[in-house]
Amino acid sequence: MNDEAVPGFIHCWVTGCAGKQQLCSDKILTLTPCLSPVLLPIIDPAQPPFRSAGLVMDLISVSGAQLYYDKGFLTAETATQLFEVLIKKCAWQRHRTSFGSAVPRDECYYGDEGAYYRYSRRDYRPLPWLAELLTLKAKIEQATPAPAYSNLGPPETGYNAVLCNLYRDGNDSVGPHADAEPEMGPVIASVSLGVERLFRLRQNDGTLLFAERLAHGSLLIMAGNTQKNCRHEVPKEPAIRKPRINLTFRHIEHNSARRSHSSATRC
Ligand SMILES: O=C(O)CCC(=O)C(=O)O
Repeated sequence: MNDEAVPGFIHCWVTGCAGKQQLCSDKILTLTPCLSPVLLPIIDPAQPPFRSAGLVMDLISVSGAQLYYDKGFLTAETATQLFEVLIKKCAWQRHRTSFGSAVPRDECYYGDEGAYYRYSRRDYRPLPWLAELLTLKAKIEQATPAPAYSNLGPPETGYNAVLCNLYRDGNDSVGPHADAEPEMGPVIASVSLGVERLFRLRQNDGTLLFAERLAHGSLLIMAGNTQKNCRHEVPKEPAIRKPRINLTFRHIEHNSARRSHSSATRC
């Protein structure tokens, strides 16, 4: 075990497998037998790290989209700790588009073994989960409102992959696109860490539906027909000098009866 102390975190041992952690009120209990050391936030009972636990997220009423936003999903302290761990620990890579230019952000992709997909002529093959991402996934599943899940089909299915984006500064961005690959479930849960960046959602005809500077530690859930009817983007903001991490949890399913069509190329 690595004994290096990280302020604000405790060392725990967990199994390397998904789904082997248990949540007990605000505490994260980690099951043995243990294979690898991970860092989990120290839980302060006076200040639960996930404010949403047990609360229902509000639906933001916009036509053609189903959105839920919790600005304070993680406390600022927890969000900062997570940001600092993930910026070091994630396998960030700057990929190239099929046209040879650099994608304007760093990416990495974690998930269950079968959760691969193809997007914009690039294959996304998941790396094995980081424990911190699994812990966060469990809390997001707990916070995801039941109506958001309803069109994933019974039984309620959680997320099985996360695409991590690192915007090193305001010159990094993601262009207007929909996350609507045939293998992708319609519920996308997006956690923001670091500097606030503008997030815009427009109907396919260009009508602006939602624009928000996504807060440090916030959770935005897009569900229903959002990906079918709309495109979202994080535009460049050259004046911003600080980094932001975005984690979009998804559900990838092959051979699903559910089929949708990708409407845009993301770059
Ligand atoms: O950074 C964000 O908030 C959005 C990321 C995104 O659109 C994506 O990963 O598909």
